[in-house]
Formats: sequence, structure tokens, C-alpha cells
Amino acid sequence: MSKTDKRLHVARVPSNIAFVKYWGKRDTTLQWPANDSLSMTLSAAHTITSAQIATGGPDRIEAGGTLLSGKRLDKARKHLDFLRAELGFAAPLLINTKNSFPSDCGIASSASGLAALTVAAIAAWTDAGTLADLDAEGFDRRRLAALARRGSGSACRSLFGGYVAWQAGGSPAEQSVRVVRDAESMPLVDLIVIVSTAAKTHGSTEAHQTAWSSPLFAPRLAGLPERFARVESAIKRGDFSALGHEIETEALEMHAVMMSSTPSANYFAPQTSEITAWLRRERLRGEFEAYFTIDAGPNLHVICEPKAADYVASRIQAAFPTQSGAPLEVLRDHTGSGPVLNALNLDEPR
Ligand code: 2P0
Repeated sequence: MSKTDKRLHVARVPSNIAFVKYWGKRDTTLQWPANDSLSMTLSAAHTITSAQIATGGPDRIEAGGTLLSGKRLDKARKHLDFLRAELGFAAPLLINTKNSFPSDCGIASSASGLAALTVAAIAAWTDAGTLADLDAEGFDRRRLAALARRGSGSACRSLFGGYVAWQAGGSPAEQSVRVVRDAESMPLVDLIVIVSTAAKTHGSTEAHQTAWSSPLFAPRLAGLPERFARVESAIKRGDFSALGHEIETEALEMHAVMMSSTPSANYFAPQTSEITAWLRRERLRGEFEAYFTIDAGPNLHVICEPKAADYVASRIQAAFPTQSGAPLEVLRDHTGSGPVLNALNLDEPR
């Protein structure tokens, strides 16, 4: 057994919530998005993926102790094949992955999942024990982001903390990821309202392709650079009200594109619409300041300042006490500072 056989490389990578959404691609193979996007990195919603060099055989990929299957397995395998072909590594891997939140229902599990797989796999192949070790091996965050993006576009934004922009540039090779503002200087809370944990019926990778068929997509793309600039400016100024209004309009615009595409995709559940209408009504009445955004799933992300979070969460749960007969779940998350990598020596007591 070589030295690397005995080390377990553990990546903890947060999910992210997009304030300017990535929807539509110009190139599916090279993962070149139709527009620039901007997200807030989360903390509590994360994926922990461990990787270890296997002594032989194909990759073995487990999720929480059972073998991964279906589309999640296909996506993970395809990404490991891509990384091997791109980087020249050969060793098979033992992978174990676990999400801290429900998968495939609009909490960006593919973002944290594919980013964590990228970091853990490369750490195992290079025997890196920290992100600094990976950097020394030639894998800085930007390179890791560019590799993770090939597994899932939104994954590239999870490699950094705070508020993160993914810019499409003039060609696939000119894409870039940069931090707009760090987490500590503008902490916000994301109350993730779980309307449904059922896996979504239309996966976002396929649905991305339909964006071009919507009559609303061209006007959306024409207006997005200005919205992006307004969102970035609101974050830099710390203007929460301006940011909040922008993110609601942005989320509704993306869903209007989804709904008006052929075939059309409607990710809203009845409670999604009820809660958005209620939230706006309460805000207009001056009850609290909170704004929603919604990804490719029925669950809502209610964004507010930390000082308002307890009150807003209690009001949501009082107004919507149950979901399908069970108490409504509201996960509390906040602006996070990005990924962490560790290594454990398996021949030492843990
Ligand atoms: C985003 N979403 O910006 C947007 C908002 C969903 C709605 O990125 O095909 O899973 O793997 O690149 O990253 C979901 O798309 O798609 C997504 P692929 P991905 O977060």
C-alpha cells in the first residue's frame, strides 16, 4: 500500500443561492453560460465528500453509506472521467458523499456536490491535505472552480466564500469567477422554506436547454447586464433593500422564462405561490423586511438581515404551520466563507 492509500481526503463545500440566476447555456460541453450570475455562498447547507485512493477496480461512490445510483451516480462518474482525462490521473477512488440538506429540490445540491467531488478527488490524487496544499500542487481556487464548473455550472461559485460572480466572458475559455464581497462584512440570513423534498420532475441540466425557446429569454438577456450591475452595486454599498427588490424580480423573471419555454417547466408548488404572496403583503404592511428568491425547485429562500431572522422565521411558521400534514420546516442558513479541506491518516486512531 502506498502512502496515499492511507489518507482520507475530506472536502466540506457549501451550497450557494443565486441572486442573479444562471439559466441557459451557450455551450453545454464547455459549460459556457448564457449570462453572468452572482450568488451568496451558504454555510449550513453543504456537502461533505471524502475520497481515498482505491487499490483496484472501478470507482466506488457511496452516499451516506449506500451505493449512489441513478442520475446522481451518472453525473459523478462522468465528472470523475472528465477530471482524469483532463488532468492525467488514473487511480480509482473510494468516494463517500453526504448532503446536509435535501437533494434535487432547489437547494443547489449539484453546486456543492460537484464542487466537493472535484476538491476531494484532486486532493486524493495529489495527496493534498489542505486547500493550501492543493494550491501548491497547481490547483488554486480559480482552477478548481473552472474544473468544478464542468461537472455543474453553479459549482464554480461554491469554491469561494461571500458574494461570488461567475462571468461568462467573450469565449468559453475567458470565463472567470471572482469575489464581489466577503461574508464577514455583509452577513445575511437565508431562511430555506421546505415546501417539498420530492425530487424535481425536470432536472435543471435538461431544462437549461429549453431557455432559448422562451420568447422572454432574449429580452431577459438584453436586460441582465444592467441588473447584474445593480445587484453588484447594492452588495458593495450594503444596500439590503435595493438588493432585495432586485433578487425577487430576478427570480420571478427566471421562472417566467422557465414557464414560457417549450417544453415548459413550472417548479412552483401551490405553497410556493402562497408564501411569496404572503411575504410581499407582510413587507408592504411594514411587518418586516425580507425578500424571496427561488431556484429550480419549489422551495423558497427568504433572505433577511440577521437581526430580523428569528422574527421572520417565527412569522413564516405561524402563518404556514404545516406542509403535507407535518410541521413546515425552515432551515436557517447564512453567508458562508467557502470550502474547507482536511486529510485524515487512516492508520492512526481517529
Ligand atoms: C443558479 N440554477 O444560478 C441557477 C438558478 C438553478 C436556478 O445553476 O447543468 O445544476 O449542472 O450546469 O448548475 C442549476 O443548474 O446546471 C442552477 P448544470 P446547474 O444557481
